Amino acid sequence: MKRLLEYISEANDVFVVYHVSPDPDAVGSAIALARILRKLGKRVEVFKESNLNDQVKAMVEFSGEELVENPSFSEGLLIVVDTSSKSMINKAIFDKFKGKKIAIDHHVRRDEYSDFDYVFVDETAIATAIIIYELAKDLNVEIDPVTARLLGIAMITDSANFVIADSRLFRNLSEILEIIDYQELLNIANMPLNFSERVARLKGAGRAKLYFVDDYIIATTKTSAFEGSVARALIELGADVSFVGSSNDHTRISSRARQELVQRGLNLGRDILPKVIEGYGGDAGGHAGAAGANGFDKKALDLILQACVDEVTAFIKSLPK
Ligand SMILES: [Mn+2]
Repeated sequence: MKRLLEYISEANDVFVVYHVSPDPDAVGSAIALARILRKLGKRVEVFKESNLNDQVKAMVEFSGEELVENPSFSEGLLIVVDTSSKSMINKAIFDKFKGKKIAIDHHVRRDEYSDFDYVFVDETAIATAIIIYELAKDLNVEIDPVTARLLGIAMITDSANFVIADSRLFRNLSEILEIIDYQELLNIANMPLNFSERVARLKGAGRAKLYFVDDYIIATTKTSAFEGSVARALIELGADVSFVGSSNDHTRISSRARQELVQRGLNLGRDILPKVIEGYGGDAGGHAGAAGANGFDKKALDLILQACVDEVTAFIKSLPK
């Protein structure tokens, strides 16, 4: 945290970037960080990612943030938030920027750190928003209601509505609730899914293949969009582990696992996904119970999905009875 504060205090111009298909934690943390750093007198701009879902759009809207496709400066400090690997950020933006580059994140990282001048990772933080909120306190910046709302929504959604939670999350959130009403967080955190996302979930579930291993259920399916959402839906429907593949212009697998298996040692982001894409290019990362792989060879999708099932099967078989 000390080095992070040094990088921040040295910079006058800051460009904040986050991963493609951003979730509320990515965008909420990015805009909140921008608002916090502006209170220290810095010029801060936030990247405009093209694909924003309704929830994220609503966050951008109430914050009044004018996202930019290109920063008006090319030096200074680039901060990448909530992003586990360089392959998940807009490459042109990253390469074009001439200044220092740092990351603030809470994912298990699979990257070479050499692309960054400094990487601050706290894997124990349930959301990047928790790191940003604690950073604001270290910087003695007062949190305004808009910033509180951005961070609060991010904390709720990244905890999957408190399914994955700890005392630090609740402590930070309870401080946020001194600033903003809970209802103001809920009406965006629990926004109904849009039509195409619901269709993707239902079709994905309809096409799912199920594998029964001891008392566990592994589900795989394919979709053309909303992989993460479909993977979560399969868990909500009763699968213990889910793998959802898509191969549009960009190949991707999103996976989720129930907490019980995670507590027994299953780690999708560290052990399963990086292993199954070996030899097919791309890269993988994420958390123990929620992870993704990107950019691997399109033709290998079916093979990789099968390898995911085989790996989890082997893991389950290795558990003490
Ligand atoms: Mn996050």
